[in-house]
Amino acid sequence: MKILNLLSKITFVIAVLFSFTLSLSAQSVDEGKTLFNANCTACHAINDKVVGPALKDVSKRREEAWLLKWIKNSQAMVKSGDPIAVQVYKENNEGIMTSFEQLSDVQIKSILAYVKAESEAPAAAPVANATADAATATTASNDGDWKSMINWLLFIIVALLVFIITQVFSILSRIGDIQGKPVVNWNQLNSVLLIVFLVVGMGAIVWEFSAHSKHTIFNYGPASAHGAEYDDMFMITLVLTGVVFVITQILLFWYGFKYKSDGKRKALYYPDNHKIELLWTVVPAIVLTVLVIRGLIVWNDMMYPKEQNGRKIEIFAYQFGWNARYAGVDNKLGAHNFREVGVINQLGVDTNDVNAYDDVVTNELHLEVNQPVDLAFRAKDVIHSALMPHFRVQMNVVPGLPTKFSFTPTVTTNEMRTKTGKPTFDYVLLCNKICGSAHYRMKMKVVVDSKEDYKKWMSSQSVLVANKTANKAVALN
Ligand code: HEC
Ligand SMILES: [Cu+2]
Repeated sequence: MKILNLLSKITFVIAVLFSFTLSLSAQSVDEGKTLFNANCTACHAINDKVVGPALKDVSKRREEAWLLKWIKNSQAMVKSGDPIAVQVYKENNEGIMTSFEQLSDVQIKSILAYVKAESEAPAAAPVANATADAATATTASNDGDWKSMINWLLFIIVALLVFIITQVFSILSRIGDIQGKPVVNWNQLNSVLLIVFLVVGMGAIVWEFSAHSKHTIFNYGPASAHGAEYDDMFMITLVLTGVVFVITQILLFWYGFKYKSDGKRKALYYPDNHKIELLWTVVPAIVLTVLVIRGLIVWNDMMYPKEQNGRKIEIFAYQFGWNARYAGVDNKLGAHNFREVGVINQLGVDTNDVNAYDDVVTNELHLEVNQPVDLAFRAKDVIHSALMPHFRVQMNVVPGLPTKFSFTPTVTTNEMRTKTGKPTFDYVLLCNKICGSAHYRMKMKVVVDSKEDYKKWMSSQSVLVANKTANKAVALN
């Protein structure tokens, strides 16, 4: 009896301990996720190499003490000659990881707990699927190998051909020298090559348009109120310059062919003609003025909207990612203060500003359909550029220089999925300035919601300065 009693007590204690550790780790995984997203995703992913290596199973290959030291200051470890640190540093082309001295041991442990949880997560995926994926992955990479081999072969063949042709011509010209009479009529040859170039080049343009224009985003129309106007201007400019391009190129190459030197004809001296000069100055000037004025009207609509009721959102750019900050119910963005930049408050939102209390920071941009938005842009480090191609908008994001524009999204993500026939379609906000090594992956998902969905999503987000939000009501009254 005694033993049974003891056993049950032990089980109870173990159960309590177990549930305690469970809830502890669950909590820290959540915190770890927040910290990881705020500090590490610029350079790391769990399963992929980004700037730094994939962090999957990092706790298995390194000691915890080593990881704590590394994350706080990896360069110090490399400099002190720690063999593993030096190896990791070398293996990653001596990329420099930011120091995180401001992270506490507990915070780093939470991050590692999150990384561990994520490392184990995909194992739950159906095995059959995984093997099938693996199989397609290997065939795909085999295909890739073949393609790159064929490309190299083509390259070598072309290089050899160029070499042989130049050799043949140099021999021919030597023979000409010896005979005292050129074997090749260079003028004749070059003038024919001009026409060949013209025909091949124009053919390539036609092919390019017919083969690839079906892949451009112009095929399913703009997703913003001003988008149709923008597309109109784009098409008019493209057609006008296209016509001029075709005419001038044909004239250029045809004249080169027709008036090749035959040794007999003398060039006509034709200094100027006022009528022609006037024509080709005034006509383009008028055309350009019309185009620019029309563009200015659209530009002014976006920079200085007539109605000031747009929803205020701040777009924050850093190497290498984006955040969106929503102004909350008061539709006023709180101020920011660089002194408050921290591991959680990456944007340095001024937590003492009443207007900041209800601000919400996310790394996904949600917009409500048919609701005007005023976007304000801020950069942390270098110049970025926010491009949202489906909405036909783009704006530079410059440190210390606020920029902005307003627009109205008109097509929800779901509608666009039907329109494009792609069930996984998502709008994006991309960086359009080469801003550093991971520039290519600096993008943020953009979701256009219906009114209801937007409300639902917004209410699921937590405000930045949670403990002060209650005071806000008082402050506002
Ligand atoms: C600016 C880019 C950058 C940021 C931000 C960054 N890292 Fe790194 N990290 C690297 C690079 C690059 C390496 C490879 C080692 C080197 O070159 O120094 C690395 C290596 C590591 C390693 C060692 C991996 C291994 O295989 O041993 C760990 C662990 C790690 N980082 C964790 C983190 C965590 C956690 C954060 C967020 C708190 C973070 N890193 C943020 C760039 C970064
Ligand atoms: Cu960028």
